[in-house]
Amino acid sequence: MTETMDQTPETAKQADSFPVKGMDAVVFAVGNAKQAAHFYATAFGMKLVAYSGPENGSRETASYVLVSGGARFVLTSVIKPATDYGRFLADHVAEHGDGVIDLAIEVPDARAAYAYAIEHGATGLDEPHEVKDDHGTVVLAAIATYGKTRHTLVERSGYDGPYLPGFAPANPIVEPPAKRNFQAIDHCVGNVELGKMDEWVGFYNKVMGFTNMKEFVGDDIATEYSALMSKVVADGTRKVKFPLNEPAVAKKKSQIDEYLEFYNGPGVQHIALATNDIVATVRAMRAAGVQFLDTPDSYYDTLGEWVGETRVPLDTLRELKILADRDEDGYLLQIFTKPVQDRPTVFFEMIERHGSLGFGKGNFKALFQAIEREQDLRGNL
Ligand code: TYF
Ligand code: FE
Repeated sequence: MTETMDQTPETAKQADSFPVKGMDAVVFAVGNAKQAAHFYATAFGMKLVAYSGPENGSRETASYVLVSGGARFVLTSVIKPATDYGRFLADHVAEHGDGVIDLAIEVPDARAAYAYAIEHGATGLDEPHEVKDDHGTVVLAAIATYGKTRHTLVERSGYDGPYLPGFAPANPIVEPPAKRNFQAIDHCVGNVELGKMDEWVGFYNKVMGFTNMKEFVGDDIATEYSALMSKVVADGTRKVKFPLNEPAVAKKKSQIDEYLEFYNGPGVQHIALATNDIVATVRAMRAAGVQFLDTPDSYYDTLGEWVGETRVPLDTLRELKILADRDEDGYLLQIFTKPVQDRPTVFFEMIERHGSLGFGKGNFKALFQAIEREQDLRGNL
């Protein structure tokens, strides 16, 4: 698949009007942040670096900040709702289960980013404001996106603390692995309702000046096997990539419908994490109890013919159920976890890129069949 940006002069100009530095954090609202933090430390190999809770003045919520290279997750739980935010967290967990409330984006100028977004039709959730402590000042603002998800715009150049003002440095929960399992957030995928994908693509085009990447799943493929449609938007530098899925009207109940039913609406479906050694990553995560989707042997019987040589021997891909895809720019290796909570909602992808800027289009059939086998086991197909 080709994977270049639709860089007309017009969109190039727009990309400059909403500069981003990258993903700042993925913020999860969960029922038990203490235990979720333990899971991301022991199963994903992330390192706890900051904490906010009753011990340091936050009586309403507890938040754990874990990192793996440049990837940052924040796990938040409400302890005793007292403000609108506490009640929002409690309601969010009751309604959606554990899920993502914020895809926070680091920007060089939060006031300018917010002003641009509002001017282009965004709903403001938090006006630009400064927060400060001994480590310096951060400027925060937030806009709404699909479902109850938000994008906090984070300007942190005037700050050198462990996460945000109000957070205290924390010691690791367990000794992090000598070699980290992943080093960055590659992309964050949203599921939206039937017929809404193009509206949300348009939202990112207008509000953030993001442009469409060439890879997409259209009507034709959707009805044949995928049961979903998908398009990808990205900032001008492609540091922030947001695929958007909607269910397709197919013979079977779409995996996106299953998500929308159990999440009770649109939300973040999966977070892809970039690794430079997917074999070591998958071995370590499997050993720690992370469950990945299965891939039938027949996939590997024909893989060599079309993917050709990769860094990893075919037998190792087969052993670990890692998928591979190639396009004119290069290849990628990827694998998907099963949902990481009891609801069939949020899951993760591990991805090792070698030139390819795609999302594994060649694997969509095998991948969606694997997802549907799981869906069937849950009685939701
Ligand atoms: O992010 C992507 O587009 C790929 C493929 O339900 C994908 O990871 C798309 C939809 C989906 C699972 C994976
Ligand atoms: Fe993905």
